[in-house]
Amino acid sequence: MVATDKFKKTPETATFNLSAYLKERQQLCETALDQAIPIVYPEKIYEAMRYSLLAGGKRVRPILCLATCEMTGGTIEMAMPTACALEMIHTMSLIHDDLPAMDNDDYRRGKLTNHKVYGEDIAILAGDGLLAYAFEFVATQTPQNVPRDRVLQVVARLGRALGAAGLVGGQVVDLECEGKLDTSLETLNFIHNHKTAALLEACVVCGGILTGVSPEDLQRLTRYAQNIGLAFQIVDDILDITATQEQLGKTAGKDLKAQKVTYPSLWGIEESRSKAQQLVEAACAELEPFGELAQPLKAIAHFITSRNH
Ligand code: GRG
Repeated sequence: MVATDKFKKTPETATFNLSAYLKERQQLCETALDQAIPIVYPEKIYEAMRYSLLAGGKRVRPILCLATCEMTGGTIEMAMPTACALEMIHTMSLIHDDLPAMDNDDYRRGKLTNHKVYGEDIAILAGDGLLAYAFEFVATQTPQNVPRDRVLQVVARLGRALGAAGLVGGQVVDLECEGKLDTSLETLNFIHNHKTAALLEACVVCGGILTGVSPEDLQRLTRYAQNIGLAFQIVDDILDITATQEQLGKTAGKDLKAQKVTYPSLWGIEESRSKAQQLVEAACAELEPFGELAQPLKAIAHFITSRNH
């Protein structure tokens, strides 16, 4: 059954309070993440993992997963272990991205980066620990009312989003392109479709896998996520130019310094904003068949282009 049959389309009359929604969901995620990793021996590694995992952050990825699961008929409980795993994976990618061998950054989420506090050796291991635990967490904590073959699909999907076909591949090309001001739009799209959009896509798609959506709906969700993924990165590039270190919680102006080609460097800021807006509208159009239930995901898509941090 596809979304058109399953969800009755109703006019979007009620105004949706996104900031209240995000605040509530962020709080749920904070509590679940805090409980997910207790400190045991050897304490140092658990402290390092928790330091970055609980350092704040918008929690866009887990919230997308929860919202998709709910939109397609599931519950928060069904998706919370996957949502936490997605945030663990995202956090580990930030820890490794900030290392001297990669982007070499001193600040993240308004705090000193993991390696600045714990040293490079422990930061690498904290990232590795989070990555491994993410998979264990999905496999062992997803409630039994979710069929095991769906859990297996989620695990496979996460693995694909992270490896050389996803984040890792995008990061490799990004590193190769540093200092190359003749990087093409095609290469730039490759970098961000893999480095940023692949994980956002996994968040949405995994939310749908957990409820067993139809292949057609999965396609819709994928297109929604790919569009918001690229819009997210365009806005990230704009903010690197226009926002302050305080707003970003990390060093501003890094792309220019690293001589990286970005969307604003190719299109200018205004054109980049308008492209991001078009992508968000295309993303929302994919959700029409889900009717009013799609309000949170649509509002999150708009938040992506209007955010200032
Ligand atoms: C995944 C195995 C594995 C290794 C990591 C380092 C690396 C490979 C990839 C880099 C991925 C990366 C850092 C992409 C940037 C994504 C991005 C736009 C991050 C900012 O996300 P926000 O704004 O941050 O959601 P908060 O702090 O709010 O969560």
